[in-house]
Amino acid sequence: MGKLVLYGIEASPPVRTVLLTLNALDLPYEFVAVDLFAQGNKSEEYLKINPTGTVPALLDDGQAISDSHAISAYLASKYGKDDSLYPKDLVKRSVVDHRLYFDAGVAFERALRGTTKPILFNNETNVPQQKINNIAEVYDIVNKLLQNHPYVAGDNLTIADFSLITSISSLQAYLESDVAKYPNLVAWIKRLEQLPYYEKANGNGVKQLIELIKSKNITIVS
Ligand code: GSF
Repeated sequence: MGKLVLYGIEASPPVRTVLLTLNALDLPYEFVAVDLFAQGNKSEEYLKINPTGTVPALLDDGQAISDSHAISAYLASKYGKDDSLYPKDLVKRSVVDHRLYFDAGVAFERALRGTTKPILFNNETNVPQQKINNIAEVYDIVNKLLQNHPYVAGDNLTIADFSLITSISSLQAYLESDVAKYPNLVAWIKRLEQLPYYEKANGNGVKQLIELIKSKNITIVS
């Protein structure tokens, strides 16, 4: 068992993905705060850990791993008592990878970060309607992925659930998931909220992020 050090802040959705994975695997870890608002993620020291200058990053006995999707896959593969969180079977793994990439490229980067970064880092207060449409599209797609299964990659909880729940729970700041339109999605969110470590790993940070976004008094403009 290597010494695990996680760099980031609780408000950050991808950091919370790793917190969910660490808790699911019952792994001890040290949490080192990186102040994004003070550009702590652009310091020479941090860029040595993660040259892309984003949080989260993880040190495992000094070995740096970056990107929440890669970190979760690493932790589940190395420390999982079985492969349920990240299956070894190549077909099952490809389904989990599909959902991870959907989160990385669409749910997090395009819908969440694309809307949030201008507000929190460039003091934008107007949110174009198109960005809300992007969010509704993510809800619709994940709702479809959950049509016949309780989890996003099938019948078992995987790290893909940990990636998508941190993005989707944070997106509620802009658009509430309407249970009439997205019944499977709303049921899935409630299912994950039952995880014993959900509040500690994601719930608290979501509240922080949503309060921060609400404090900016944004206006949706068509
Ligand atoms: C995204 C990390 C990221 O953008 C991952 O780890 O999954 N694909 C990567 N993190 C943001 C913070 S966040 O919560 O939006 C970040 O580090 N932003 C700092 C910056 O300078 O943009």
